[in-house]
Amino acid sequence: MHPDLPNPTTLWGYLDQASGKNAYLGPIIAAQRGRPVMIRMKNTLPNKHPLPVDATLMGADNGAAQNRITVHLHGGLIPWTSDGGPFTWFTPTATGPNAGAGETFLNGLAGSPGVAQYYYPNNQSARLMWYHDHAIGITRLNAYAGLAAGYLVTDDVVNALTSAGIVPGLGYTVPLVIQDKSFKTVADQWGQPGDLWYPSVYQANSDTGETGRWDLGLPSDGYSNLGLPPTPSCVPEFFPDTPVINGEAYPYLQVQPRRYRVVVLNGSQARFYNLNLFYENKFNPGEPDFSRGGPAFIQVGNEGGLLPYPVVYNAPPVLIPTAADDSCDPNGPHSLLVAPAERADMIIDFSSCQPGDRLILYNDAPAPFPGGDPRNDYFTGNPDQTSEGGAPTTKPGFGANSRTLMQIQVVALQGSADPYNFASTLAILQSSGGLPKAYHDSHVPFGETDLDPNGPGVVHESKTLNEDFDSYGRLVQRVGTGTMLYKATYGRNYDDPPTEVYQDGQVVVWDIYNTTGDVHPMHFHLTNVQVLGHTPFDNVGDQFGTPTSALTRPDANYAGWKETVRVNPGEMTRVIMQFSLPKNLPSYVPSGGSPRFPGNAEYVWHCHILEHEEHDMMRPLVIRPNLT
Ligand SMILES: [Cu+2]
Repeated sequence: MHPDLPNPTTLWGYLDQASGKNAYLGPIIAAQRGRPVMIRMKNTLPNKHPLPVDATLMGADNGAAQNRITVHLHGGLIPWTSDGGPFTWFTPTATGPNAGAGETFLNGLAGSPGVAQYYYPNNQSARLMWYHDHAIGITRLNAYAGLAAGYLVTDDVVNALTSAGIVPGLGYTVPLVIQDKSFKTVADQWGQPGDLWYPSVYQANSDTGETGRWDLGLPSDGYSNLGLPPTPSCVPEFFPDTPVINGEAYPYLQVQPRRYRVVVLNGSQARFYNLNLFYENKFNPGEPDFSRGGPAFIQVGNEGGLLPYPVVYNAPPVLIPTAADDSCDPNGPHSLLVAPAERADMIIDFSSCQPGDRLILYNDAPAPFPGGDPRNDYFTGNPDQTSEGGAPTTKPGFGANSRTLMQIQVVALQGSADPYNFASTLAILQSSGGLPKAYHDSHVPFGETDLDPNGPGVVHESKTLNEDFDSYGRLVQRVGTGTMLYKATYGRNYDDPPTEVYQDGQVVVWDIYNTTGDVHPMHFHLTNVQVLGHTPFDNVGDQFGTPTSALTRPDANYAGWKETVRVNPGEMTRVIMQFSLPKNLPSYVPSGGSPRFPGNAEYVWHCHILEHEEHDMMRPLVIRPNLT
């Protein structure tokens, strides 16, 4: 991951057996809309996990194997047995449900232990997706260890934009998968210096005073009291100190003075990024010149495919204003803000740059977002925080640095000049025959019309995001409804009876009330959603909250469709979606329902801060098939 690391970093990952190629974040699957993909995943992992496993989390307990995996295609509209849900995990010896595998592992291959088959219909428009692990109790560790890879869907609409030269082609397309990692400096039972480090101690405020990180409380209703946190313990969030883009720490990217299509995916555990591009400071290499913004970003798509209108960022850069305690307003101002699992498909024109110019991709989002803790904000010359349990000052030219993500080096133009620049690209995209038409063409002919919250039969429900204390007094994030199951909290556990149960084809509006202090990027399996708006609320108590104003429209890059939605603290965010089960499946895709919910298809919805998802910010999503 970096030549200066003392040793190669041990990773887990996906290997393409056809080519034998073994690359971090790969193999990228290049799919076409309407053409299904089937993969067979063979689990050959060793017994011992490269990271500390907390055996008190559901699914990782009772002597559960540490080499459990399942593959979730994030953003795919997938039959439930191929969705890679938390209980579909399998080990190298798996032969069927509850036989070296989870209770809903139905996609094995007869006669081939440890193999799962996944069927992806690819009935969605062009977009960057990714496939990553989702095994219950160790998702956050498996993904951090490297079980994540890209999945790019192309379609006729984007191909036409590319052929016309409006969108740069694959030769000038750069995916930027932004993650963060920390590396061991001393050997321990999990590895040697240079290997990945992941926290395994719950640093409670109450027993470590100034150096603690998280509250420790009495267990909330619904939890028994099991004493103090174990070691290894899960933690409420992890903000590693080193940005890793496309598998490289502090990488550089060479570009010509022309346009590039840059597709950003935030694949981090918990960190949000507020992305700006500055020219490099000539007197302070590696650092931005805040007086000189770089080329603008034209965002044309997100996780749900193309946007209906282009959205411009970095013209000029917008740094986030923070208060003295390092917190910010989640409603802005901000630049291109990407939470974990969010994507941004952009066109950036470098033609105004000169060969030899250098630029810095810069992040200044507080972590956690929006509350902020200066100990998670690493930058050159930052204060020494060792007395508060943080890091020493970062020296110029060295890490840790969570702000200077990447350097861009402009090299000489090769071949003919680009026919379009920033202004002409934006003008074409803004015209009615540009992005509005492309958005229409990629959805409406496929029956994906805008959903109407006032339409007949639409169900309206309240959901809640809650923070509680678990059996060990640790912070736990939970999803609930507007009705309490336990006293004094709306939070429900993932394994409580399902509350999101719908008929195939049902259109549903959810008012999601965030009663916590964090922004939670909520991710929906099976469906994409439309964000109708958001508003503050009050009266969280015995009776559920009341919006205090009319809905505010979401950010401009939330138009169209989404599958990961930031829900701000103290706000209700309203989304609308339709739950439609994939149809016309080949016979090798198991039919029938989930053993956990007989007769019905089982999915989940959850926060994509991986430490939240795992503990316990996830709920079942159960869809009843239509009997014909
Ligand atoms: Cu969360």
